[in-house]
Amino acid sequence: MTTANKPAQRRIIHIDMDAFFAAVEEQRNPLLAGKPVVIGGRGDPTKRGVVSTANYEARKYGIRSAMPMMIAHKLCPHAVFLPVDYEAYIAASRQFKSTLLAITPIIEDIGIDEVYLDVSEVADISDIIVKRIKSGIKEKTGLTCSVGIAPNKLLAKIASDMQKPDGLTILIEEDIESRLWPMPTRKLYGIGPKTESYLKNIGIETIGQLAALTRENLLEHFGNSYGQYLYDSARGIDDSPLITHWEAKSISRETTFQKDVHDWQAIAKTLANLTREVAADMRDSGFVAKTVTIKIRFGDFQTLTRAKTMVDYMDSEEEMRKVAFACLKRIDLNKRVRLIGVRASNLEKSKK
Ligand code: TTP
Ligand code: MG
Repeated sequence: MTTANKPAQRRIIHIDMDAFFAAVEEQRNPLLAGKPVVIGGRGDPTKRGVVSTANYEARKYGIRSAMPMMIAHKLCPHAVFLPVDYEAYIAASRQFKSTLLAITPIIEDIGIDEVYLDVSEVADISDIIVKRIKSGIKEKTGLTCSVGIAPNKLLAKIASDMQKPDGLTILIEEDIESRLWPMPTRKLYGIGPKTESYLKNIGIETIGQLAALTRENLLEHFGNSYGQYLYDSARGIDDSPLITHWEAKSISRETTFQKDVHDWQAIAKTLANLTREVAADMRDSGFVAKTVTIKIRFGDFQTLTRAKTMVDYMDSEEEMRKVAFACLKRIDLNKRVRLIGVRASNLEKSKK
């Protein structure tokens, strides 16, 4: 048997959300549908500041991340320009990531809109897993993502970028020569603008050309560690494991009011809604919790938290709401409230 000692192929998924900040804005404001949307700075294209992202409609005009807002405005004066609202994007980020626990707990959180999953041990075929991922995210957040599947992280990340938006790309070892090698070297994780221009100067533009260099040559030019990394990467080799520090330490939701509020009814209603959403997230991902924490941020940004830990695990919305309101009672609501948050922690996998 020639394959006896060959290690089992890993199956790694990289997920990257489509036009993330812009998509979150479109989701909460249906009037933006079909319009070019640019997110950046304070949302004023006549002021300094750069584009964080633009939706696909705005990209047709050549607008890109990191471009000055003023240039974006020249390229497409009728685009809708919006300020960056990190709180909203972080909330959406948590939300989409929480749906992935239904697929596997082996998740590496690498950025606001991207994660790796290791689905080597998941029995379903790749197409089915991806359908579950996409529909779970869509249902929970209304957003779309692009997915790459490959035997390692390096190739999975390249794959997720190959078809956007709402794409799925599978790369296998046999694709390396035909699909990886024609790409510019910059596509390899770890090759930044500096290395890219150094390589260009010595006539290396594609990953294939990089792969044609000898190992000795690379070690000599780039040192042992980075040289070896480039040698392996150009061949699609990457044994690095997932770093799974994210594993559901807590499940939370928060919301920022359009206008700061001081009406107790409005605060109570929001707290109850957030608690319902956290309880639903817990149910969906199969967790029970012992601790509920609430967070209140006032208009002047003073932020208070109150937590309560129970002896037994909670899994019902009603129990969690009682605890959340017990926490709210311990806060003096003497100023207008800007933001409310609810977090469940001390989690345990539900036995049900
Ligand atoms: P990306 O995933 O690079 O971009 P994107 O999600 O907007 O679009 P794509 O469909 O091509 O994936 O980055 C994720 C978010 O990070 C993006 O929505 C805004 C933010 N960002 C910046 O603020 N500045 C930047 O220069 C980039 C590249 C991203
Ligand atoms: Mg993205």
